[in-house]
Amino acid sequence: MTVQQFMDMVIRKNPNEPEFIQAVQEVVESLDAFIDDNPKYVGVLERMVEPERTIIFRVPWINDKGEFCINRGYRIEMNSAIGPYKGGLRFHPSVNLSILKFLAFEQVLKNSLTTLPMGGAKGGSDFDPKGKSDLEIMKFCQSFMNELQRHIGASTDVPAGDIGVGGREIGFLFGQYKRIRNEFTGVLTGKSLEWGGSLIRPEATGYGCTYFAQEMLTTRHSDLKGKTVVISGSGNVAQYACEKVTQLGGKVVTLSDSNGYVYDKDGIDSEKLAFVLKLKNETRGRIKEYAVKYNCEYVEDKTPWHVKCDIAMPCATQNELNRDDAMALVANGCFCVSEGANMPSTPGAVEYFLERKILYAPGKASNAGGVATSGLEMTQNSIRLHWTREEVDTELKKIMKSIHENCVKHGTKEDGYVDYVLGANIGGFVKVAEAMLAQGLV
Ligand code: NDP
Ligand code: 2IT
Repeated sequence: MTVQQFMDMVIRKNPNEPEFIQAVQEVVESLDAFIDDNPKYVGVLERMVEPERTIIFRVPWINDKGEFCINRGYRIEMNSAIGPYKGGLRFHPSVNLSILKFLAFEQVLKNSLTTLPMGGAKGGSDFDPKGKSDLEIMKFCQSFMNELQRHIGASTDVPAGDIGVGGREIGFLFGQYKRIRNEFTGVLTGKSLEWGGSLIRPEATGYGCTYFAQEMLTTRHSDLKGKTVVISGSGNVAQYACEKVTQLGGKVVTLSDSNGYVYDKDGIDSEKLAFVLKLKNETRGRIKEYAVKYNCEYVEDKTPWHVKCDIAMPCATQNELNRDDAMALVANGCFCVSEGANMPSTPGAVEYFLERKILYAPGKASNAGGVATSGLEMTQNSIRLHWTREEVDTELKKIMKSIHENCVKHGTKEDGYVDYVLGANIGGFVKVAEAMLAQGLV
């Protein structure tokens, strides 16, 4: 089957799912020549693009005004060939089947890259947490778990956070699971330390994304010291990418949210970042308030990609960086892009980065530190022990290094350029494909 025939089949079977089709297309193009050279893998990809199980359910809850509200809940259990289903939950009004299937599909390859035994899944709801009281969030989470609990388990499917789902939500979800099932297990990751969480899990995606950037820079005898870094988003991933970049000597000059971005040419140091953490995780305000507080520029309704930088780290959402943005970045001297978000660059942007041969890491490689540390949380839960910050951080660094090596192994071109897209897709695919072949037609 040619790439075109394969994609025609995927489009026919999954109409109105543009994000899922986009994610599949990139992988199919990467794997085409590899599968030609390794015919035993023919047919595996057809199975991989069909979720093992798709669960869609009603989530009824009552808001603070006493009104009945109905949302839609989802869990896409994509692939369990190498371990229990694993992947985050997203609460955002844009959530639909297409977005969750793309995320679940990416998760399968990403989890394989981590070296840990985790299958791939994703879930969530079109529930919008913005402007909701803590009580409303709790009621929604409890109702969501009333249904989800029958599909998950510490050895079956282990959800975690994603956009709109952080420590607060994981707490409410865990509490309800425990209440219904009467078991204290590692059924969710991203838990608080006092009740089974792992040190470094909150930091892990942003830290890992920065470690990956560092690995890429090393291949060009460079590092983060003195580099200007543009980051989008101001949530979990952006916050800790900002912290680690700063610790390693870089200067972060932007953060954003869905309303606009702040440009702080003096750099977002640890004191200013502490303000962002409080603003975003406690008072739940807008990034614009940073510009007011620190008297810097705020640009409404725009993404930060036209700001001059050496390194860009998109850490907000999918398709937030298009070809024009990519051209502006490269024209301004950016030579390294490490994705904290999932699929933040459009296909046109990716194509441009590869054409210009800059250091470009797709999210499934560079943001894998989050789920990898979730895997470490699962291990600690299983052995009922806690590891120190240093132990977890050392393990995270090791994992990011090995993902980088895997990408270099499978993605190095004849001229020496490392195509990390190719490397991550082949590297992630091989282990899952081997497991699927060994387990028969399941
Ligand atoms: P958060 O909810 O903590 O933060 C999300 C940030 O992105 C906010 O600043 C939010 O702004 C912004 N954002 C969300 N949607 C949009 C949009 N449609 N347009 C513009 N800005 C938007 O989520 P995370 O930081 O956890 O996740 C960010 C990205 O990282 C996602 O792509 C996620 O899939 C990915 N990721 C997360 C991991 C994790 O461990 N948390 C692991 C690996 C990847 P606003 O507040 O205005 O909505
Ligand atoms: O996209 C991702 O890898 C995540 N949201 C983290 C998933 C997890 O299970 O920790």
